[in-house]
Amino acid sequence: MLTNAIIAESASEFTTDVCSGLTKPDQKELPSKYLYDQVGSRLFEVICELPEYGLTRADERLLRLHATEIVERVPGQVVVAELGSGSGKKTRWILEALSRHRPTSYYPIEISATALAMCERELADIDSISIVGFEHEYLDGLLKVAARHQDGQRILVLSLGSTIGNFDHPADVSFLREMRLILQPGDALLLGTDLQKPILQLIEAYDDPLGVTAAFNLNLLARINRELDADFVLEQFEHVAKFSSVTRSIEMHLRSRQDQVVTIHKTGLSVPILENETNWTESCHKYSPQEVVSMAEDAGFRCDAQWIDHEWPFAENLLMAE
Ligand code: AVJ
Repeated sequence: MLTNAIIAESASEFTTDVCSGLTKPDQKELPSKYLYDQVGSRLFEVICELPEYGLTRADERLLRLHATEIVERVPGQVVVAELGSGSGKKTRWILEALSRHRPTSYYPIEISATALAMCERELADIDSISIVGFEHEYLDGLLKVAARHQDGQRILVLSLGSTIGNFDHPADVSFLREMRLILQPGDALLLGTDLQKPILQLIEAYDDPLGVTAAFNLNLLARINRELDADFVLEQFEHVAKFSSVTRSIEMHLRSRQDQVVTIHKTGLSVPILENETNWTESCHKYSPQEVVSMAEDAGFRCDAQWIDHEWPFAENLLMAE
């Protein structure tokens, strides 16, 4: 087992994104990727254990049940690139199925150093895999993997946990298309997608009674305080989860409890925020199985197989680059 990390610095991008998001004229927004600092990544791990949040368990069930068939559908020498590895727990099923028959390289791609370290620790014991972590944005990391893989090896990209749902439509299709441009025919993408389900069930999953998701969301303001020397008072914001039937997405917001002015001391920016005004921090689109198939086709993939969990509607989609 070989562990390594390739790191990219992005502190200034965080500053720029926060400042431009907070000064948006209509809806203020903060990109969801910044939810995952050390604290946020650990809170997300707790969310995955909550009884109300069935997504991760459904994803894991499908991988556990179908890993053998999934890897049989991607024959030959395979290198695995995972976009957003998180803790790496679910990935174990795929890596074990692959490495049973062939030595396998595994490249987790993560902007969170904490998540990268967790995943490397979690998977270190699997024989005959080598792990090289990339602390990069997804597509930058995938470009790096594509550049170092050898002729005759296929790339199997893993995008589990319905990360794709964080992109609004049609940004999800563009993301798949950009990924397709980096891949070669014969490469594959295993894409996890959360499916439509009753709205009340979704609200509970994103606004759990313990308040873990609320803490996860509020931590973004705490992170801005820590890293950019801002003065958000967390008690003056409230976590809100709501479903938009227009976009069929669950959205997380942070609603201001009063009129206030927040200063980001690192940049000198002061932002007025009105009572009840919200900061939009994340959305997660809920797909229909057919929607995933057509989205894949629009992006230059063919859906080779789809596995659905019925306890918590969720689909694992194996897409082939054509
Ligand atoms: C990791 C983006 C799939 O949207 O369900 C969980 C993140 N946010 N609870 C999701 C999340 C609030 C999660 N994804």
